[in-house]
Amino acid sequence: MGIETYPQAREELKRIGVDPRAWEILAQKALHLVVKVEKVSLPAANILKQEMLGLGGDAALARGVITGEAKSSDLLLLGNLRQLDKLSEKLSHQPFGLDGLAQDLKGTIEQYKEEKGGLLDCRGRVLDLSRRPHIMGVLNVTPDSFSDGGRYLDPQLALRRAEQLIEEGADIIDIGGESTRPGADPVSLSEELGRVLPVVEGLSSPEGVIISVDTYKSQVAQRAIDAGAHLINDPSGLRFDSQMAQVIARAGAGLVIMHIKGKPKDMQVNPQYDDLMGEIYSWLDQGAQLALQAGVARERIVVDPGIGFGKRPQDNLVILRRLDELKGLGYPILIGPSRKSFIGEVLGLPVEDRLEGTAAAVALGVAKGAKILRVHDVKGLGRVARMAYAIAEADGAF
Ligand code: HH2
Repeated sequence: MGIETYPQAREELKRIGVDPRAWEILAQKALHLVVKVEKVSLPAANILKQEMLGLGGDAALARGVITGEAKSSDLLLLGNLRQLDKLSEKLSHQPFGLDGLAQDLKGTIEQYKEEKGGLLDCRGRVLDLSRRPHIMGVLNVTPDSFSDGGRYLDPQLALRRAEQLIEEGADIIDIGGESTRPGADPVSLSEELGRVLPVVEGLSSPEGVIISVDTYKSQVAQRAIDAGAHLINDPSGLRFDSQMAQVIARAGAGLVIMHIKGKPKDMQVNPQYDDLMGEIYSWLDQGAQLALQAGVARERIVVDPGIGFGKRPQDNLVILRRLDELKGLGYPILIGPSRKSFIGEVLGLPVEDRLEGTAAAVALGVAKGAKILRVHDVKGLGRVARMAYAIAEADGAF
């Protein structure tokens, strides 16, 4: 059998009849991780290699580190959860930036244990992502979004739609005032505010439902937070507006850091990757560093590979197949495959006919570790996500 999660490991130890006092330690030993660390300096790489060998694990690094020819190297830490936990303790007092790496490793380990890392705190509204997948319902207040454009421009219609999404089981309502579909033109600040604010102001979300605003503009984020938004879904991953991270940090709001290559206007013009998952991983990691440096707390951050944002159709398929690699970042993963064109490419179907294709992406995304699913069809895809999760987590203990 394959044990992939910490709760699974504990469950299996329990089933075998292991002494409960040993569950914690043995569960940590049962889980093996590969953690990628980029551009490590020569002295730091040498320390990491030695420490990992000393702990009974290993570290893979460039040959030039051994010969002294390389100035830095990307590095894979290879070990079980316990060895990596011990490593992070040892590194916390080390120079060469290793204290920072110790912090990151701690976050990754917590995420794997699904303790603290399972909680998402958005201005005091907390989702426990370790119990079940959560659904972010899409509400675009735009004339031109690729699938629901023009339907909810009237604030009254948008509010009614939000209520419907909540009734259907959405945990988060994601309100967007600017389409980021390929080729879309940016909209002005006043236009976006005029679309988004009436909906945020008018929406009295019940306790437990999170209001999210999909924007890369810090001024929209600030006004939306003032009007009651709890989460900012930034499709630029903090890269288009340098004030965004501070606005979010000050408010204690949640933050989705999404990967995008290029800008919506040109992102689908011949996107190319040498190392698709490596590029997305380090881009999200750097985005998270920007957030942490600005004072955004770790438990407020979510990462998203940005399906369809500067990706070829096959890139989107690979992202879904290899999604679990992003778990190493140590943050909950969100995916937004809903009705997107890669589904149209595979099935040869128009946007209004992509529900089943989206369901497949949701199910496999959940199996690979997605904790939040951004979808238009909340009721049906919420069921798909819950069912996929039940299968992925099944331990035979009913
Ligand atoms: N996709 C879209 C918009 N925002 N946010 C996150 N975090 N992840 C996504 O995959 C994502 C997103 C695009 O979808 P949609 O909102 O339906 O279309 P449009 O951008 O045309 O409004």
